[in-house]
Amino acid sequence: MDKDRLQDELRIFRDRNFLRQKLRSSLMVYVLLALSYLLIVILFAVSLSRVSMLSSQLNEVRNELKRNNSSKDFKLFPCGPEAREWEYFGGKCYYFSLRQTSWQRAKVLCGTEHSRLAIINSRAKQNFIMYRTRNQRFWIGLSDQNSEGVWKWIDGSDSTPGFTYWKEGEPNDSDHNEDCAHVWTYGEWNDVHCTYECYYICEKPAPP
Ligand code: MAN
Ligand code: CA
Repeated sequence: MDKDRLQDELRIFRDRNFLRQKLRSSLMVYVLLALSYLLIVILFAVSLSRVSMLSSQLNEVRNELKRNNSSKDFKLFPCGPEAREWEYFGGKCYYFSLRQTSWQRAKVLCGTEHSRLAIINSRAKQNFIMYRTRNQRFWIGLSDQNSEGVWKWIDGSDSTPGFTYWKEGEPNDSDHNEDCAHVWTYGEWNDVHCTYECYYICEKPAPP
């Protein structure tokens, strides 16, 4: 009888011990799992921050390169490296239109491009413009619309005391109806009626 009890108790003790050991080993597994999970999370966070740091450094280098290139481009093309239609001359940018229109409309069109019809106030500018216009007719910013015979540039300045390049016999106010000026053959100036349609030259200061 006593022996039986002893054996029973021994079995119970063994079972308990077994359970405790099993519990301890599975706890170890969980702890190890949790630790490796934590390690993975930390590694992931570290590599994420490294990647974002590297990409921001790369962006900085790229921007610096772009800045250098665009400043180089601006030295070569002061009127904007992407604006092929604007040409640089003597601190200004010039647009030689591809469409023909009236003087008034040309004035408006230059305005929409933050420019105005060209003012020719020097032989150098005249040379540049006549080379570029190749005997075609182009409106310039010169008219006597306000007072017949008083030719004024579009900035309000009087043309007579300054540089002029009228064709011989011009301005002749043909039919008493010629109040706007254009460059003509050999770049010489002629007055013509303002609704005449020809090309036009816009001018604006080169960006700083
Ligand atoms: C001729 C000349 C010019 C005038 C034009 C008008 O060429 O008389 O002065 O402006 O005709 O078409
Ligand atoms: Ca004329």
